[in-house]
Amino acid sequence: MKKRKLLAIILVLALGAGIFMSCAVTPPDDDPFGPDIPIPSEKLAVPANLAANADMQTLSWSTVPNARGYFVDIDGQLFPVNENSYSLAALTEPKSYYIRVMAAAGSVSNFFNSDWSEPVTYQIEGDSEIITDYPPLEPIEGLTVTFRDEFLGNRLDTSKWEFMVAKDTNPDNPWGNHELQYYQKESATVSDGTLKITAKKEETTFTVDRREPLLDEEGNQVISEETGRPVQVTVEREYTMDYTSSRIRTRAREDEDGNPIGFGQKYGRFEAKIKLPDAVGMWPAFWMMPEKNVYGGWPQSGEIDIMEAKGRLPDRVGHALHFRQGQSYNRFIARDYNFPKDEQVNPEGGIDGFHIYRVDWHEDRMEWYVDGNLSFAILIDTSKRAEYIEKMGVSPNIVSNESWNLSGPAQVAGNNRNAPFDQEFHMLLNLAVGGDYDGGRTPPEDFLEGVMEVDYVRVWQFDKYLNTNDE
Ligand SMILES: [Ca+2]
Repeated sequence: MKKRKLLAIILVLALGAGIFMSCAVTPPDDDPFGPDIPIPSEKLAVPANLAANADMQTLSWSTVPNARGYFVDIDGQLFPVNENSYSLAALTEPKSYYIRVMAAAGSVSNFFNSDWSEPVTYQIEGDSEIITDYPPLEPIEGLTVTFRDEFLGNRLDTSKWEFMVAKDTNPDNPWGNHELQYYQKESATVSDGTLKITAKKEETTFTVDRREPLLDEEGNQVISEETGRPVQVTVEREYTMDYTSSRIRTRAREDEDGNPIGFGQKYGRFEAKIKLPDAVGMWPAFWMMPEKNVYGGWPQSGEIDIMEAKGRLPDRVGHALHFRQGQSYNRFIARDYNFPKDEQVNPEGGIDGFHIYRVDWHEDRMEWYVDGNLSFAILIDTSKRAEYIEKMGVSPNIVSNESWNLSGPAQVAGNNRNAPFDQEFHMLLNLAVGGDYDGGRTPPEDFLEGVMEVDYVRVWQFDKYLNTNDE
């Protein structure tokens, strides 16, 4: 696998240079081209007319004159062949495959290649399925179900969830917390009724186009005569991350045909049943972000952390709200929940057992629950605290006496003290590695992987707020 990836990079370099090459690539055991093939005097034509036969068993393309063989690239893996066809029988995993072909002459270690063909994409349907015919939930008075994913079937439902990959952001610090993982699609899988997000020790190198100041020969920034500002150019930079993992969100958006997909909601009950890895350096989270930054960029438009955890401390999870309050740019109110030690009360133990994490978000208060136990609440109006405690029948020490009175973004929100938690939010699930939440602690030397397993994500709306979402 590694060798093939390396070969891919070198092929692309050769292509850029436009010359044949001799290099230290280790040829595959089975060299399909033979050692004594003359290098043609003209550049090889690009393979064209790539097509699979009806039962998707064979890919073929038109023969390229003077080619002694071809390289087939399937999702970044290279396969050498000496005919103008390739068996697709090995593609059994139900997913979308990206395939392209280049012609080559010479030998594998001294070859001459064409440009890549136009790629083709094949979707192997196989027994890929998303099952949404869920058994009904026990009705809850005053609440209506608005979103469910029970993670049945065998792949993630991308009409509900959107993958977020590291390339979309600044790779120097992709997620803003000095995290160490490369987020990719492959690390989120669905099987046996659960979603699994797997953080793995696996080095990944990728390139990102970045805008950077143009430097002159002496290393000074070039200033534009027109604008008086530094000239910016696009530079391709290479990055390496030590771990892979996934991050997904429900953000409302449109599919390729312009149909609305995803999910955001203002107020309601948001709940997931989750089992977490207890290795040092794991930072899993079930959380929410605003659909639109109505009150400004993070954290001014808010963040709701339903649950986050430190793998090092498996006896507890954290809850938090982030927002801006006056001079406190990132104001956050956070509390930990400690799992009961009594096995009778809490047979699942710490974070490595399944627990139900939930937030009930009302116009005037936010309540966090673990396994149905109210663990933390924030009220907008502190004068109602005593009344609230009496009504909820809970010990005062688990109810915050802090006001959720968000004067911060007043310049945008006016005197709206519900801001920024009066807008639609979407849900996120991710498993980060390292990062600031546990002081930059990293997994131990022998760490291989950690899994965040999600049985379901369910959302209800309180009937009193039905039809209050902004369209
Ligand atoms: Ca399930």
